[in-house]
Amino acid sequence: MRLSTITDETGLALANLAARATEVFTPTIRLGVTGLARAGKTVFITALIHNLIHGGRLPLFPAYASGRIADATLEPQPDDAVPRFDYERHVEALVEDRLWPDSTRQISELRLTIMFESTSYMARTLRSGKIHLDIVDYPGEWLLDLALMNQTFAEWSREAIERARHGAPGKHAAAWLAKLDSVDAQAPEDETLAREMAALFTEYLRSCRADGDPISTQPPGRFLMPGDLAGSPALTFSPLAVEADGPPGSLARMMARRFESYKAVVVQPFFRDHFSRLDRQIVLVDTLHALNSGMSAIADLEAALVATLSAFKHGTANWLSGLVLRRIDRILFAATKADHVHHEDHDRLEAILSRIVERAAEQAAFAGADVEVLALASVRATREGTVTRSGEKLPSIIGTPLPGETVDGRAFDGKTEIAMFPGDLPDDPKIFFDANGRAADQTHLRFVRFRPPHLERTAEGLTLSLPHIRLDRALEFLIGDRLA
Ligand SMILES: Nc1nc2c(ncn2[C@@H]2O[C@H](COP(=O)(O)OP(=O)(O)OP(=O)(O)O)[C@@H](O)[C@H]2O)c(=O)[nH]1
Ligand SMILES: [Mg+2]
Repeated sequence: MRLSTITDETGLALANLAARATEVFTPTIRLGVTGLARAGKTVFITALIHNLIHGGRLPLFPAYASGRIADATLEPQPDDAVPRFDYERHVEALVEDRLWPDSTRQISELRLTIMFESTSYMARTLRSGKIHLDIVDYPGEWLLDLALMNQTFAEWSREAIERARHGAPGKHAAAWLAKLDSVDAQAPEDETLAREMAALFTEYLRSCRADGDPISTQPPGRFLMPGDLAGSPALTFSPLAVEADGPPGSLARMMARRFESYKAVVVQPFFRDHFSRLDRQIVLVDTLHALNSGMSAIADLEAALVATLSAFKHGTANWLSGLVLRRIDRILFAATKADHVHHEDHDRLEAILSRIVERAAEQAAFAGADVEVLALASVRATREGTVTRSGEKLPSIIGTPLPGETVDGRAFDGKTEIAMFPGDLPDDPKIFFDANGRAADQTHLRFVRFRPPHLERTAEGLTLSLPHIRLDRALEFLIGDRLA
């Protein structure tokens, strides 16, 4: 992916200059929260803000734990054209109703302003002790579009058709593939046919998604989450079995043109506006889900990470990029939902994600930022205990399964708490990759989705903050140095 070459460098540079100028007064950290669908972005953003403004327990975030953060408040965001992140609604759902947020359907943004006291006398005298943290949330599906940027219509079509015919999700593709077989790509363009094909292709993508495997979801991301572009021509196309774009006026040419429009008017502006200006980045990876889904899910995850990492590689140096383009100097890879396994397994979870990230970074020829890997739970939905099985004491987790979840054939109603032994992760992460370096099929773990935790109330009726695992470590890595 050549993000720095596809963006309009001059426009971008000016935008950055303007952004920098307003920051002379208050420095800003633009934090990218990246992750595939259901990776845990919305929950992470909500929990991070909640803990900072609601007095969370953050011992591993020294600026906060030592009392140097005087205040953290939500302020008007910088971009007027982007909806505000609905923090209040997400917190209410999590804390009052014990419900997780719905899948995100639209981009949104939030600005948190932190007032702090610097540790050094000089800094206290020279700087305001105030910093903005800007965060953007978006549907995870959109991230997959990165992969389209360096594909032609014919290449993308070939891949999509191959996958539909032979890949695991193929069973949903019959209606669309049948239509594909019946059309002549070289015939004159036809709007009704284009809409019909786009609808069948979208239906196929939707049914793969409904199958519950977001990792193997494929682009174009807006077909599933159109945002405000539903029904526009840039979203009305479908792969076609073609070698090239076809003669002028043909169906193939029309579809190829729309594919290019999709890249130009949808994908490129999104990444330019929201990704090219990032200072820090956290990449959330539902590693446990991938491990449980087996080899192809790990391979898909790796491919998605390669595409993501190549996008954030700093572009070829030129005088402009050297001068004003931002450079992400810290990237944190986080294995999310770590509360699904006992803490004794967290090191192993980190080791497995490190291995996946390392391979992805190598393939993307990515270097140049500080990288850390962490297992975390933005909202901790479980406690720990032990269960005894055949006289053996096993480390277990305790939580309330979501309504409809089943364990050993028993269905739950969302009110009953259970203790379970989720299984152990292997000591050696290599076991997930066979001798050819391919991820091997390994599914040992038992997973249940739990309800968000029940929070005690104080005598005054206030709830405690949302519990988490290592959210404070993540904060320290991502912004700690800027509060020194
Ligand atoms: N137990 C537990 N579950 C979590 C945690 N974070 C996320 N989840 C689960 O993962 C699901 C997805 O989390 P979201 O934050 O909505 O994921 P997202 O990345 O915003 O997903 P999209 O909006 O679809 O892109 C939630 O509905 C929860 O079931 C966590 O820290 N602990
Ligand atoms: Mg979301």
